[in-house]
Amino acid sequence: MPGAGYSNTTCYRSTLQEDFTHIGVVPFTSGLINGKGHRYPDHGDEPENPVLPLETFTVKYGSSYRFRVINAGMIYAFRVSVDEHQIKLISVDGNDLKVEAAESIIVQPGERIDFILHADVVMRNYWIRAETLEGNINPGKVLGVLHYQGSTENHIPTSKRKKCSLKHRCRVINCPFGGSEPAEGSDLTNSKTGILNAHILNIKFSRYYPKKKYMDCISIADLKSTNFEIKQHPVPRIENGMDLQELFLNFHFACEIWLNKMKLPFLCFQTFPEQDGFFESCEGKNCIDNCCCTNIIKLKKNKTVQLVLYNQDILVNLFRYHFSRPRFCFSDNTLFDMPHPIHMHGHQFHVLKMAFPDYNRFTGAIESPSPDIDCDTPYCNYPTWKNKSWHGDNIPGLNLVNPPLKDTVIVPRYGYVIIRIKADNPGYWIMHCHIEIHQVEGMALVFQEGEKSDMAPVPDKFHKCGDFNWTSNTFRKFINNDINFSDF
Ligand SMILES: [Cu+2]
Repeated sequence: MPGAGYSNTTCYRSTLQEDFTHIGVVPFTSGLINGKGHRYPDHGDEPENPVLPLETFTVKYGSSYRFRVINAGMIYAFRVSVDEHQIKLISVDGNDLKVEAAESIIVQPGERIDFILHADVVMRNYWIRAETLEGNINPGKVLGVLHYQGSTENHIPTSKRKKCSLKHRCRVINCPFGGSEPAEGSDLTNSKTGILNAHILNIKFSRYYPKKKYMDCISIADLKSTNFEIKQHPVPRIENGMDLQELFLNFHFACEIWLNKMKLPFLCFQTFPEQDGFFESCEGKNCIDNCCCTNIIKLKKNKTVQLVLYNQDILVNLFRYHFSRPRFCFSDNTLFDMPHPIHMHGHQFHVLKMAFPDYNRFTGAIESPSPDIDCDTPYCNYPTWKNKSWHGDNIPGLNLVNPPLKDTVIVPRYGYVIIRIKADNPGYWIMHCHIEIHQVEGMALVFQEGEKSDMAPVPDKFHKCGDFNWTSNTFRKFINNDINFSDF
Protein backbone atom coordinates (compact mmCIF):
# COMPACT_ATOMS: atom_id res chain seq x y z
CA MET A 1 0.00 0.00 0.00
CA PRO A 2 2.08 2.93 -1.15
CA GLY A 3 1.02 6.07 0.53
CA ALA A 4 2.04 9.56 -0.42
CA GLY A 5 2.63 11.96 -3.26
CA TYR A 6 4.16 15.35 -3.63
CA SER A 7 2.28 18.54 -3.23
CA ASN A 8 2.66 21.23 -5.82
CA THR A 9 1.19 23.78 -3.51
CA THR A 10 3.49 26.40 -2.11
CA CYS A 11 2.79 25.51 1.45
CA TYR A 12 1.80 22.19 2.93
CA ARG A 13 0.57 21.90 6.47
CA SER A 14 1.22 18.43 7.74
CA THR A 15 -1.77 16.60 9.18
CA LEU A 16 -1.74 15.47 12.79
CA GLN A 17 -2.14 12.26 14.75
CA GLU A 18 -4.22 11.99 17.87
CA ASP A 19 -1.26 13.05 20.01
CA PHE A 20 -0.73 16.15 17.83
CA THR A 21 2.47 14.82 16.30
CA HIS A 22 2.90 15.19 12.58
CA ILE A 23 2.07 12.46 10.11
CA GLY A 24 4.13 13.34 7.06
CA VAL A 25 5.80 16.11 5.15
CA VAL A 26 3.86 15.38 1.99
CA PRO A 27 0.09 15.00 1.72
CA PHE A 28 -1.55 11.61 1.39
CA THR A 29 -3.04 11.36 -2.06
CA SER A 30 -3.87 7.72 -2.69
CA GLY A 31 -2.96 4.14 -1.89
CA LEU A 32 -3.37 0.74 -3.45
CA ILE A 33 -4.27 -2.76 -2.32
CA ASN A 34 -2.59 -5.27 -4.62
CA GLY A 35 -2.18 -2.60 -7.27
CA LYS A 36 -5.76 -1.39 -7.22
CA GLY A 37 -7.31 1.63 -5.60
CA HIS A 38 -8.95 5.00 -5.90
CA ARG A 39 -7.98 8.54 -5.25
CA TYR A 40 -10.27 10.47 -2.94
CA PRO A 41 -9.59 14.17 -3.41
CA ASP A 42 -9.30 16.26 -0.24
CA HIS A 43 -9.73 13.19 1.97
CA GLY A 44 -13.37 13.05 0.89
CA ASP A 45 -15.66 10.07 0.34
CA GLU A 46 -16.09 10.39 -3.41
CA PRO A 47 -13.52 8.65 -5.59
CA GLU A 48 -12.09 10.73 -8.39
CA ASN A 49 -12.60 7.94 -10.91
CA PRO A 50 -15.20 5.43 -9.66
CA VAL A 51 -14.85 3.05 -12.60
CA LEU A 52 -11.35 2.00 -11.56
CA PRO A 53 -11.31 -1.52 -10.09
CA LEU A 54 -10.86 -2.33 -6.42
CA GLU A 55 -9.20 -5.46 -5.09
CA THR A 56 -11.91 -7.97 -4.15
CA PHE A 57 -11.56 -11.03 -1.94
CA THR A 58 -14.31 -13.62 -2.29
CA VAL A 59 -15.01 -15.65 0.84
CA LYS A 60 -17.28 -18.57 1.62
CA TYR A 61 -19.67 -18.26 4.52
CA GLY A 62 -18.49 -20.33 7.47
CA SER A 63 -14.84 -20.45 6.40
CA SER A 64 -11.84 -18.70 7.93
CA TYR A 65 -9.21 -16.80 5.98
CA ARG A 66 -5.66 -15.76 6.70
CA PHE A 67 -4.83 -12.30 5.37
CA ARG A 68 -1.22 -11.20 5.07
CA VAL A 69 -0.79 -7.44 5.10
CA ILE A 70 2.38 -5.54 4.33
CA ASN A 71 2.68 -1.79 4.44
CA ALA A 72 4.97 -1.06 1.51
CA GLY A 73 4.34 2.66 1.81
CA MET A 74 7.01 5.27 2.33
CA ILE A 75 5.50 7.42 5.09
CA TYR A 76 1.98 6.70 6.17
CA ALA A 77 0.79 4.13 8.68
CA PHE A 78 -2.53 2.43 7.94
CA ARG A 79 -5.24 1.29 10.29
CA VAL A 80 -6.57 -1.91 8.75
CA SER A 81 -10.08 -3.23 9.39
CA VAL A 82 -12.96 -5.05 7.75
CA ASP A 83 -16.43 -3.63 8.27
CA GLU A 84 -18.64 -5.65 10.63
CA HIS A 85 -15.94 -8.27 11.19
CA GLN A 86 -13.65 -8.72 14.11
CA ILE A 87 -10.13 -9.57 12.98
CA LYS A 88 -7.64 -11.69 14.89
CA LEU A 89 -3.96 -10.87 14.83
CA ILE A 90 -1.85 -14.03 14.79
CA SER A 91 1.55 -12.91 13.54
CA VAL A 92 3.78 -9.84 13.26
CA ASP A 93 6.79 -9.62 10.91
CA GLY A 94 6.49 -13.36 10.31
CA ASN A 95 6.51 -14.39 13.99
CA ASP A 96 3.59 -16.16 15.65
CA LEU A 97 1.58 -14.53 18.41
CA LYS A 98 -1.05 -15.57 20.88
CA VAL A 99 -4.26 -14.54 19.17
CA GLU A 100 -5.31 -10.95 19.82
CA ALA A 101 -8.73 -9.91 18.56
CA ALA A 102 -9.30 -6.34 17.44
CA GLU A 103 -11.51 -3.99 15.52
CA SER A 104 -8.44 -2.78 13.63
CA ILE A 105 -4.68 -3.18 13.46
CA ILE A 106 -2.24 -0.39 12.62
CA VAL A 107 0.52 -1.30 10.19
CA GLN A 108 3.54 0.98 9.91
CA PRO A 109 5.79 1.20 6.83
CA GLY A 110 7.90 -1.95 6.76
CA GLU A 111 5.68 -3.90 9.12
CA ARG A 112 3.85 -7.11 8.21
CA ILE A 113 0.89 -8.62 9.96
CA ASP A 114 -1.21 -11.75 9.51
CA PHE A 115 -4.78 -11.79 10.69
CA ILE A 116 -7.60 -14.31 10.62
CA LEU A 117 -11.06 -13.36 9.42
CA HIS A 118 -14.03 -15.61 10.06
CA ALA A 119 -16.60 -15.18 7.31
CA ASP A 120 -19.64 -15.53 9.54
CA VAL A 121 -21.85 -12.49 9.09
CA VAL A 122 -24.69 -11.69 6.68
CA MET A 123 -23.66 -12.62 3.14
CA ARG A 124 -23.09 -9.37 1.27
CA ASN A 125 -20.21 -7.01 0.40
CA TYR A 126 -18.07 -5.23 2.99
CA TRP A 127 -15.33 -2.65 2.86
CA ILE A 128 -11.82 -3.68 3.70
CA ARG A 129 -10.30 -0.44 4.99
CA ALA A 130 -6.80 0.90 5.39
CA GLU A 131 -7.01 4.40 6.80
CA THR A 132 -4.31 6.87 7.73
CA LEU A 133 -4.08 8.00 11.35
CA GLU A 134 -5.19 11.62 11.23
CA GLY A 135 -6.98 12.87 14.29
CA ASN A 136 -7.56 16.41 13.07
CA ILE A 137 -9.09 15.73 9.65
CA ASN A 138 -10.89 12.95 7.84
CA PRO A 139 -8.26 10.21 7.43
CA GLY A 140 -6.96 9.25 4.00
CA LYS A 141 -8.27 5.88 2.89
CA VAL A 142 -7.50 2.86 0.78
CA LEU A 143 -10.35 0.44 0.13
CA GLY A 144 -10.81 -3.14 -0.97
CA VAL A 145 -13.91 -5.35 -1.02
CA LEU A 146 -14.79 -8.48 0.92
CA HIS A 147 -17.37 -10.35 -1.15
CA TYR A 148 -19.36 -13.35 0.14
CA GLN A 149 -19.68 -16.10 -2.44
CA GLY A 150 -23.33 -16.57 -3.30
CA SER A 151 -24.24 -13.06 -2.31
CA THR A 152 -26.46 -11.41 -4.85
CA GLU A 153 -24.87 -8.06 -4.18
CA ASN A 154 -22.72 -6.99 -7.06
CA HIS A 155 -22.44 -3.30 -6.29
CA ILE A 156 -19.84 -1.61 -4.14
CA PRO A 157 -20.32 -2.12 -0.41
CA THR A 158 -22.55 0.18 1.57
CA SER A 159 -21.18 -1.10 4.87
CA LYS A 160 -20.01 1.27 7.58
CA ARG A 161 -17.08 1.15 9.95
CA LYS A 162 -18.02 0.06 13.46
CA LYS A 163 -19.10 2.99 15.57
CA CYS A 164 -17.01 2.93 18.72
CA SER A 165 -19.01 3.91 21.78
CA LEU A 166 -18.80 3.83 25.53
CA LYS A 167 -20.62 0.52 25.53
CA HIS A 168 -18.96 -0.91 22.45
CA ARG A 169 -15.38 0.23 22.57
CA CYS A 170 -12.97 -0.58 19.75
CA ARG A 171 -9.71 -2.38 20.30
CA VAL A 172 -6.90 -1.07 18.11
CA ILE A 173 -3.54 -2.83 18.00
CA ASN A 174 -0.20 -1.04 17.51
CA CYS A 175 -1.07 2.61 18.13
CA PRO A 176 1.98 4.90 17.84
CA PHE A 177 0.66 6.95 20.72
CA GLY A 178 -0.51 6.16 24.20
CA GLY A 179 -3.71 8.18 24.20
CA SER A 180 -5.24 9.95 27.08
CA GLU A 181 -8.34 8.39 28.46
CA PRO A 182 -8.06 6.66 31.82
CA ALA A 183 -10.01 3.59 32.72
CA GLU A 184 -13.43 4.40 34.08
CA GLY A 185 -13.17 5.43 37.70
CA SER A 186 -9.40 5.67 37.54
CA ASP A 187 -7.78 8.43 39.56
CA LEU A 188 -4.55 8.38 37.64
CA THR A 189 -5.06 11.82 36.18
CA ASN A 190 -4.25 15.03 37.93
CA SER A 191 -7.68 16.59 38.31
CA LYS A 192 -6.34 20.13 37.95
CA THR A 193 -4.19 19.72 34.88
CA GLY A 194 -5.93 16.76 33.30
CA ILE A 195 -2.53 15.20 32.67
CA LEU A 196 -2.54 11.45 32.59
CA ASN A 197 0.46 9.59 33.86
CA ALA A 198 0.70 7.17 30.98
CA HIS A 199 3.77 5.50 32.39
CA ILE A 200 1.67 4.28 35.29
CA LEU A 201 -1.04 3.15 32.91
CA ASN A 202 1.55 1.24 30.91
CA ILE A 203 1.58 -1.27 33.66
CA LYS A 204 -1.98 -1.21 34.85
CA PHE A 205 -4.24 -0.56 31.91
CA SER A 206 -4.49 -0.53 28.19
CA ARG A 207 -3.75 2.72 26.45
CA TYR A 208 -6.32 4.86 24.85
CA TYR A 209 -7.22 7.16 22.05
CA PRO A 210 -8.37 10.59 23.22
CA LYS A 211 -11.52 10.75 25.27
CA LYS A 212 -14.80 10.26 23.40
CA LYS A 213 -13.18 8.24 20.64
CA TYR A 214 -13.87 5.11 22.66
CA MET A 215 -10.89 3.25 21.35
CA ASP A 216 -8.45 1.20 23.40
CA CYS A 217 -4.91 0.70 22.20
CA ILE A 218 -2.98 -2.50 22.52
CA SER A 219 0.70 -1.73 22.05
CA ILE A 220 3.11 -4.09 20.35
CA ALA A 221 4.75 -4.79 23.70
CA ASP A 222 1.37 -5.97 25.05
CA LEU A 223 1.36 -8.82 22.51
CA LYS A 224 2.66 -12.25 23.46
CA SER A 225 4.60 -14.80 21.44
CA THR A 226 3.13 -18.28 21.24
CA ASN A 227 4.73 -20.92 23.45
CA PHE A 228 6.14 -22.62 20.36
CA GLU A 229 7.64 -19.39 19.01
CA ILE A 230 9.27 -18.42 22.28
CA LYS A 231 10.62 -21.95 22.73
CA GLN A 232 12.27 -21.68 19.34
CA HIS A 233 13.49 -18.15 20.04
CA PRO A 234 13.87 -17.60 23.78
CA VAL A 235 14.61 -14.17 25.19
CA PRO A 236 18.41 -13.74 25.39
CA ARG A 237 19.43 -14.00 29.02
CA ILE A 238 21.85 -11.98 31.06
CA GLU A 239 23.78 -14.57 33.01
CA ASN A 240 25.89 -11.97 34.72
CA GLY A 241 26.55 -8.29 34.17
CA MET A 242 29.39 -9.09 31.77
CA ASP A 243 27.04 -10.59 29.20
CA LEU A 244 25.11 -7.39 28.62
CA GLN A 245 25.69 -4.50 26.27
CA GLU A 246 23.02 -1.81 26.79
CA LEU A 247 22.76 1.08 24.38
CA PHE A 248 20.46 4.09 24.00
CA LEU A 249 19.69 5.24 20.47
CA ASN A 250 17.82 8.49 20.03
CA PHE A 251 16.20 8.71 16.61
CA HIS A 252 15.96 12.43 16.02
CA PHE A 253 16.67 15.33 13.69
CA ALA A 254 18.82 17.45 15.92
CA CYS A 255 21.90 17.87 13.76
CA GLU A 256 22.79 21.14 12.21
CA ILE A 257 23.31 19.47 8.85
CA TRP A 258 19.83 18.08 8.73
CA LEU A 259 20.15 14.74 10.44
CA ASN A 260 22.77 13.40 8.16
CA LYS A 261 24.38 11.07 10.58
CA MET A 262 24.85 8.42 7.95
CA LYS A 263 27.17 9.02 5.06
CA LEU A 264 26.14 7.12 1.97
CA PRO A 265 26.60 4.50 0.65
CA PHE A 266 25.33 2.13 3.24
CA LEU A 267 24.94 -1.18 1.52
CA CYS A 268 27.53 -3.90 0.80
CA PHE A 269 29.08 -2.59 3.93
CA GLN A 270 31.54 -5.35 4.41
CA THR A 271 33.46 -4.20 1.39
CA PHE A 272 33.22 -0.48 1.85
CA PRO A 273 35.25 0.35 4.94
CA GLU A 274 38.42 -0.70 3.17
CA GLN A 275 37.87 1.83 0.44
CA ASP A 276 39.00 5.40 0.57
CA GLY A 277 36.36 8.05 0.65
CA PHE A 278 33.47 5.87 1.76
CA PHE A 279 34.08 5.72 5.43
CA GLU A 280 34.17 8.59 7.86
CA SER A 281 33.85 7.68 11.49
CA CYS A 282 31.32 9.45 13.67
CA GLU A 283 33.62 9.02 16.64
CA GLY A 284 34.42 12.33 18.26
CA LYS A 285 31.73 14.19 16.35
CA ASN A 286 29.15 15.71 18.59
CA CYS A 287 26.39 15.73 16.01
CA ILE A 288 25.85 19.44 16.21
CA ASP A 289 28.70 20.78 14.10
CA ASN A 290 28.97 18.07 11.51
CA CYS A 291 27.08 14.86 11.37
CA CYS A 292 27.88 13.63 7.92
CA CYS A 293 29.65 10.46 8.92
CA THR A 294 29.20 6.71 8.92
CA ASN A 295 27.70 5.83 12.24
CA ILE A 296 28.99 2.39 13.14
CA ILE A 297 28.28 0.88 16.53
CA LYS A 298 30.22 -2.21 17.49
CA LEU A 299 28.37 -5.10 19.07
CA LYS A 300 30.45 -7.68 20.86
CA LYS A 301 29.97 -11.17 19.51
CA ASN A 302 27.64 -13.38 21.53
CA LYS A 303 26.75 -10.63 23.99
CA THR A 304 23.15 -9.99 24.90
CA VAL A 305 22.44 -6.56 23.46
CA GLN A 306 19.65 -4.45 24.90
CA LEU A 307 18.72 -1.37 22.89
CA VAL A 308 16.61 1.48 24.20
CA LEU A 309 15.15 3.20 21.15
CA TYR A 310 14.12 6.75 21.99
CA ASN A 311 12.52 9.61 20.06
CA GLN A 312 13.14 13.20 21.13
CA ASP A 313 14.70 16.20 19.42
CA ILE A 314 14.75 19.97 19.34
CA LEU A 315 14.65 20.44 15.65
CA VAL A 316 12.24 23.29 15.24
CA ASN A 317 14.52 26.29 15.43
CA LEU A 318 17.41 24.69 13.63
CA PHE A 319 15.14 23.52 10.88
CA ARG A 320 13.54 26.91 10.50
CA TYR A 321 16.91 28.49 10.18
CA HIS A 322 18.43 26.12 7.68
CA PHE A 323 15.58 24.78 5.66
CA SER A 324 12.91 27.42 5.35
CA ARG A 325 11.79 26.08 2.02
CA PRO A 326 8.61 27.55 0.63
CA ARG A 327 6.93 24.18 0.19
CA PHE A 328 6.78 23.61 3.93
CA CYS A 329 4.89 25.60 6.50
CA PHE A 330 6.28 26.30 9.90
CA SER A 331 3.49 26.66 12.32
CA ASP A 332 3.62 26.61 16.06
CA ASN A 333 4.91 23.08 16.17
CA THR A 334 7.85 21.14 14.84
CA LEU A 335 7.42 19.64 11.43
CA PHE A 336 9.13 16.37 12.13
CA ASP A 337 7.89 15.43 15.53
CA MET A 338 6.82 12.03 14.35
CA PRO A 339 6.92 8.48 15.61
CA HIS A 340 9.53 6.46 13.73
CA PRO A 341 9.11 2.85 12.55
CA ILE A 342 12.61 1.51 13.17
CA HIS A 343 13.77 -1.52 11.20
CA MET A 344 16.75 -3.73 11.97
CA HIS A 345 18.50 -6.03 9.53
CA GLY A 346 20.17 -9.27 10.50
CA HIS A 347 17.96 -10.06 13.48
CA GLN A 348 14.49 -10.55 14.81
CA PHE A 349 14.42 -8.76 18.15
CA HIS A 350 12.30 -9.29 21.24
CA VAL A 351 10.17 -6.26 22.14
CA LEU A 352 10.39 -6.19 25.93
CA LYS A 353 8.66 -2.90 26.65
CA MET A 354 7.11 0.13 25.01
CA ALA A 355 6.67 3.31 27.03
CA PHE A 356 4.81 6.49 26.21
CA PRO A 357 5.00 10.13 27.23
CA ASP A 358 2.41 11.81 29.42
CA TYR A 359 -0.67 13.04 27.59
CA ASN A 360 -3.36 15.57 28.24
CA ARG A 361 -6.42 13.63 29.22
CA PHE A 362 -8.86 15.82 27.36
CA THR A 363 -7.01 16.74 24.19
CA GLY A 364 -4.74 13.73 23.76
CA ALA A 365 -1.75 16.04 23.17
CA ILE A 366 1.67 15.09 24.46
CA GLU A 367 2.37 17.00 27.67
CA SER A 368 5.89 15.88 28.47
CA PRO A 369 8.44 13.24 27.44
CA SER A 370 8.62 9.93 29.20
CA PRO A 371 9.71 10.67 32.75
CA ASP A 372 11.96 7.60 32.66
CA ILE A 373 14.59 9.20 30.44
CA ASP A 374 17.33 11.77 31.16
CA CYS A 375 18.85 13.73 28.29
CA ASP A 376 22.46 14.91 28.40
CA THR A 377 21.73 18.10 26.45
CA PRO A 378 18.69 19.53 24.68
CA TYR A 379 19.92 17.63 21.61
CA CYS A 380 19.62 14.42 23.61
CA ASN A 381 22.36 12.60 21.74
CA TYR A 382 23.15 10.46 24.76
CA PRO A 383 20.03 9.69 26.78
CA THR A 384 20.20 7.59 29.95
CA TRP A 385 17.79 6.23 32.54
CA LYS A 386 16.68 8.76 35.10
CA ASN A 387 16.78 6.03 37.68
CA LYS A 388 20.42 4.99 37.58
CA SER A 389 19.66 1.59 39.06
CA TRP A 390 17.75 0.61 35.90
CA HIS A 391 19.86 -1.75 33.87
CA GLY A 392 19.49 -5.06 32.07
CA ASP A 393 16.65 -7.06 33.58
CA ASN A 394 16.17 -4.50 36.34
CA ILE A 395 13.72 -2.25 34.52
CA PRO A 396 10.05 -2.15 35.53
CA GLY A 397 7.55 -3.54 33.06
CA LEU A 398 9.84 -5.79 30.98
CA ASN A 399 8.26 -8.87 29.50
CA LEU A 400 11.08 -11.42 29.74
CA VAL A 401 8.75 -14.42 29.43
CA ASN A 402 6.99 -14.31 26.06
CA PRO A 403 7.51 -10.96 24.31
CA PRO A 404 6.74 -10.61 20.59
CA LEU A 405 9.49 -11.01 18.00
CA LYS A 406 9.79 -8.32 15.33
CA ASP A 407 12.19 -6.64 12.98
CA THR A 408 10.37 -3.30 12.71
CA VAL A 409 8.91 -1.41 15.63
CA ILE A 410 7.31 1.99 16.11
CA VAL A 411 9.09 4.31 18.52
CA PRO A 412 6.43 6.67 19.88
CA ARG A 413 7.21 10.35 19.95
CA TYR A 414 8.77 11.14 23.36
CA GLY A 415 8.41 7.48 24.26
CA TYR A 416 10.80 4.55 24.08
CA VAL A 417 10.99 0.88 23.16
CA ILE A 418 13.28 -1.70 24.74
CA ILE A 419 14.40 -4.46 22.41
CA ARG A 420 16.89 -7.27 22.87
CA ILE A 421 19.01 -9.49 20.64
CA LYS A 422 21.85 -11.92 21.05
CA ALA A 423 24.76 -10.76 18.91
CA ASP A 424 25.29 -14.15 17.32
CA ASN A 425 25.10 -13.18 13.65
CA PRO A 426 28.44 -11.56 12.74
CA GLY A 427 28.29 -9.00 9.97
CA TYR A 428 27.38 -5.40 9.25
CA TRP A 429 23.70 -4.75 9.83
CA ILE A 430 21.86 -1.55 9.13
CA MET A 431 19.17 -0.15 11.40
CA HIS A 432 17.06 2.62 9.96
CA CYS A 433 13.76 4.44 10.05
CA HIS A 434 11.38 2.85 7.57
CA ILE A 435 9.95 6.22 6.60
CA GLU A 436 11.84 6.36 3.37
CA ILE A 437 12.77 10.01 3.36
CA HIS A 438 14.01 9.80 6.94
CA GLN A 439 16.31 6.97 5.99
CA VAL A 440 17.61 8.79 2.94
CA GLU A 441 18.21 11.87 5.06
CA GLY A 442 20.36 9.76 7.36
CA MET A 443 18.19 8.31 10.09
CA ALA A 444 20.25 5.13 9.99
CA LEU A 445 23.23 3.47 11.59
CA VAL A 446 25.23 0.30 11.13
CA PHE A 447 25.94 -2.34 13.71
CA GLN A 448 29.25 -4.05 13.28
CA GLU A 449 28.51 -7.34 14.93
CA GLY A 450 31.69 -9.14 15.89
CA GLU A 451 35.12 -8.56 14.37
CA LYS A 452 35.79 -8.84 10.67
CA SER A 453 37.50 -12.16 11.37
CA ASP A 454 34.18 -13.46 12.73
CA MET A 455 32.34 -12.67 9.51
CA ALA A 456 31.92 -14.86 6.48
CA PRO A 457 34.55 -13.88 3.92
CA VAL A 458 33.59 -11.68 1.00
CA PRO A 459 33.13 -13.92 -2.06
CA ASP A 460 35.92 -14.08 -4.59
CA LYS A 461 35.76 -11.37 -7.23
CA PHE A 462 32.96 -9.65 -5.33
CA HIS A 463 32.60 -6.23 -6.89
CA LYS A 464 33.70 -3.21 -4.95
CA CYS A 465 32.94 0.41 -5.48
CA GLY A 466 35.08 1.70 -8.33
CA ASP A 467 35.11 -1.63 -10.19
CA PHE A 468 32.47 -0.46 -12.59
CA ASN A 469 34.33 2.16 -14.55
CA TRP A 470 32.73 2.24 -17.96
CA THR A 471 33.08 5.39 -19.96
CA SER A 472 29.93 6.93 -21.38
CA ASN A 473 31.06 5.62 -24.77
CA THR A 474 31.26 2.04 -23.47
CA PHE A 475 27.88 2.42 -21.87
CA ARG A 476 26.40 3.66 -25.14
CA LYS A 477 27.84 0.65 -26.96
CA PHE A 478 26.32 -1.65 -24.37
CA ILE A 479 22.90 -0.03 -24.75
CA ASN A 480 23.18 -0.46 -28.52
CA ASN A 481 24.12 -4.13 -28.13
CA ASP A 482 27.53 -3.53 -29.69
CA ILE A 483 29.16 -5.18 -26.67
CA ASN A 484 27.96 -7.36 -23.84
CA PHE A 485 29.06 -8.27 -20.36
CA SER A 486 31.08 -11.25 -21.48
CA ASP A 487 33.45 -8.87 -23.24
CA PHE A 488 34.71 -7.73 -19.84
CU1 LIG B 1 11.52 8.37 10.90
